[in-house]
Amino acid sequence: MTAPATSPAPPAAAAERPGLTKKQLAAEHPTWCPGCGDFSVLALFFKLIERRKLWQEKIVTVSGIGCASRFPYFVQANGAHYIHGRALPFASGVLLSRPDLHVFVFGGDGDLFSIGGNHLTHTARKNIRITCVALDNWLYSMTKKQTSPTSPLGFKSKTDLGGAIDYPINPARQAIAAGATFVARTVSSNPNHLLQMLEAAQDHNGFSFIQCLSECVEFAPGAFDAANPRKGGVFNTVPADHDPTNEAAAYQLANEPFPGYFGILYQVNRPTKNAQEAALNQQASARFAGLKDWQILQKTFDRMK
Ligand SMILES: Cc1ncc(C[n+]2csc(CCOP(=O)(O)OP(=O)(O)O)c2C)c(N)n1
Ligand code: SF4
Repeated sequence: MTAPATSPAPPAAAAERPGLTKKQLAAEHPTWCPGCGDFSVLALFFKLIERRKLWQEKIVTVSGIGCASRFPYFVQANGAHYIHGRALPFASGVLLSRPDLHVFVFGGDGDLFSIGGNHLTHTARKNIRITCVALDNWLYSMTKKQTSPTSPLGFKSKTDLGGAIDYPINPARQAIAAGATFVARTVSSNPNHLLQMLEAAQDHNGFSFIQCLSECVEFAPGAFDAANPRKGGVFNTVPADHDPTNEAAAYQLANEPFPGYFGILYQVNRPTKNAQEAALNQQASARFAGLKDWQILQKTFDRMK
């Protein structure tokens, strides 16, 4: 066969594949209440994906149950709306079996710190490469205003008519104590800052946790005004001389009373579980190279005798 006079055009290199647009990423029309802070987080997540040129088949969003946890419905990509509080173990399984994916978990303060509190602790200490964004509105909103673990003392709700009496959890402080290797705080009313935090979290090789204050306009309107300069509040960023590798300093900053400090409070490098597991798997594969499955099993049984 003779060669064609002109060679066909080479296949488009992966780098030439255009990035996704917001239009391509947006799934159903979000069913949050108009003005809900969660809209802003979704919009900035789309921006992150556009900027980073991530493609649908490489993105996974996972959530539990709650208003915030509707997130995966609104993203045209792989996603799972999983059991209340169990988004992180599900997401861990996804990432550990497919380390090439970008796995994001979005959940409410109730989902991540009440019913899912233990899972957050263990995913953080295992340092699995997942980005977890807590959309913290200080209450359970989907079930129409109950006290949540982050409700401040005195917060009036249907479960604390006279005001919350239980000492609240500070999500950023809790994530540092649990062993998260990246902990940041932001607010949905500051889009530039929120995008910066999403980008930094996605760049982090390990478990990245963002506490994002996100206003529930239905049940706690104005809750975060004190952190919004447009509403007369102050938005204090982490001081320039803060060393994010200093755990005690990070803890202290995280501990400042609301509105506190916004930015990267803590960031260190520690081996990820995904990297360590991959190394173990490689070692095991090398030990059994060339053997059939039944021979590997036989060897294992022989060792147990
Ligand atoms: C096992 C289980 N327990 C309780 C519920 C009821 N429930 C649904 S959402 C929710 C809390 C949601 O609060 P949060 O995670 O803060 O999210 P928000 O709705 O405020 O965004 C609860 C208790 C449930 N769906 N499943
Ligand atoms: S109830 Fe609150 S958190 Fe839920 S969608 Fe409405 S404003 Fe958002």
